[in-house]
Amino acid sequence: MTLTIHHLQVSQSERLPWLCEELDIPYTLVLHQRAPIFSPQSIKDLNPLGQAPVIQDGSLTLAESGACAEYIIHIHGNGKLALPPSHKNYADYLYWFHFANGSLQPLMAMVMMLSRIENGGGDYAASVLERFKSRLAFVDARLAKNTWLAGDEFTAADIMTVFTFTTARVFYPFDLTEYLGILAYLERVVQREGYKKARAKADPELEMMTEGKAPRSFMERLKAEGKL
Ligand SMILES: N[C@@H](CCC(=O)N[C@@H](CS)C(=O)NCC(=O)O)C(=O)O
Repeated sequence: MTLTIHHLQVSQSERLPWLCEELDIPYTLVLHQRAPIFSPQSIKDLNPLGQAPVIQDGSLTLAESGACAEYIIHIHGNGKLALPPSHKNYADYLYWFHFANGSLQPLMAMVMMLSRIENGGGDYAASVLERFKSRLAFVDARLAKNTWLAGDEFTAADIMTVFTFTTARVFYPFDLTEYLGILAYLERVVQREGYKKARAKADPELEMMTEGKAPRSFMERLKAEGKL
């Protein structure tokens, strides 16, 4: 069975090639370019919601990065990078694995959408932004005291979370300068061989985004490339 990962470039599907590199398992990576902002037809043909990632494994086609990550870990990775129920940090692992797509990324998406409303979204937008900042401080405090999100061991919870602090910032360029725990964590992440290999294959043109300063926005990048 050959595992195929469909990666929409500059997106949260970057999690899956990273996971496979960390697990050191074979996979075929199919790159899809945004058209120019949303998914191209090639992704829509694979998934009724038209979103990435999508994986294929024999007759199976599966979307949702969290579901894909769990599938890859348990079907191809012998459970590596997930903590088992017998592990003392099992609950931490579950919490941080689900926090990424359950709380952090949706809140960032909401802040991003509200920031694009012409009048700035008013009081509601301001309160959502405050809530997002409090989430950043929450993760920062966790990382100031722990090497990885689930504790001492690097796990899939880290693979699920890093996107929000790196690549996602091109869609909503926010500053991380005051979050020293997160910045030190990102330095640890980019030293990982698995991360370097995955980035080189999946998004070779994208910088690592370990700086606190907000990166150049995706729209500016498209304009500079004459695609918008
Ligand atoms: N919760 C889903 C979110 C999927 C998602 O939003 N994918 C984005 C990439 S960051 C996408 O496909 N965007 C293109 C589009 O919506 O057209 C997951 O984790 O897989």
